[in-house]
Amino acid sequence: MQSLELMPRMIDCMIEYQNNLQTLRLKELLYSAKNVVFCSHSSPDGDAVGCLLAFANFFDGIKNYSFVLPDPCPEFLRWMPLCDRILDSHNNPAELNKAFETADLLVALDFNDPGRLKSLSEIFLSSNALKVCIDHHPLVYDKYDALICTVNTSSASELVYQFLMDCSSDHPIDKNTATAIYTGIITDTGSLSFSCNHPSTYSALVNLVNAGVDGAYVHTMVFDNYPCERTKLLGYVLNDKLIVNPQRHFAYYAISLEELDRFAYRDGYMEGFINYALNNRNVKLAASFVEQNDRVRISLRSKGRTDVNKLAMEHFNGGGHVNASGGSWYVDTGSAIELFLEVVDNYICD
Ligand SMILES: [Mn+2]
Repeated sequence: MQSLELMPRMIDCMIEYQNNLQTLRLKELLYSAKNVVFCSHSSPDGDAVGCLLAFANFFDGIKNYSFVLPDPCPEFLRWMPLCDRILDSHNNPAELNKAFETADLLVALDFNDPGRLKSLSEIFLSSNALKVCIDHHPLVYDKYDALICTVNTSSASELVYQFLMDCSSDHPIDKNTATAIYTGIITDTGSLSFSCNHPSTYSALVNLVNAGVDGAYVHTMVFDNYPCERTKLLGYVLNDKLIVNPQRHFAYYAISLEELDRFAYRDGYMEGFINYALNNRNVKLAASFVEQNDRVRISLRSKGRTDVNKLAMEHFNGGGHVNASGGSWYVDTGSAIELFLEVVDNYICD
């Protein structure tokens, strides 16, 4: 009789085998398409922009593709090579619509749920173009003509790396492409502090550094380049707003629009703040509640088996990964926190 211990490995193999077929299909679709639109999710992070710019740089001068985001690229990523090629719905609505209208292939990167395209989800779903996806979030939508989706890969950028390696026989990954992928991997793993338990991530990084990536430069541009208002806002949140409850293993903070205004808040400023809440001893789950014009944005992080994807899905209209997820709340911050305090104990695990 077959040993049960062999089962997970076999499943891994099956997934890899399926991915090989999907990779071939994706390659075929990409190379035969005329007008391709690569898109990534709203509130873009380093992985979203990294995936887009990996393709932009890899095919630069070879194919004339379009790269789109629902929101502008955050300031801390604007140094990335070919960042000015990205169209967003705030700054380039006409060009962006034209790109969708003429597209015969749409490529979803770092998301599979079209809802994450926010203002662009309708134009994406109603398009007759073929649709493919490269992502590392739990699958909630699978109507793609080719799909490479895993949940245990560090980042979508790592999946893009594997895909481009498969495409690289006649055209190697250059320094700028490598820099985009490297930025996606280090931002989505908090500089290799989570979601990076697999050797494949490190093999990828070795090859990217060999392709010319300057790791110290990327680190400086991403993590040592903040406007001082952002640093002061961090100080304020940690000193005046953070509530830590080690007995119940959680920490959280909430911040209002008025407080954000005081620190000249810009999109992306609070990226990474939540890790300081999770850093505390005996804290297994951290939450941040950030007031916005039409809703409260909730970010959730956890350690180990404490599942914040489930918490976000069951209570906060969202989802993501086991240890990093987010959602939205359409009433006031007070009631969001009230609900959080009511249910949080059910999600804390050893
Ligand atoms: Mn990602």
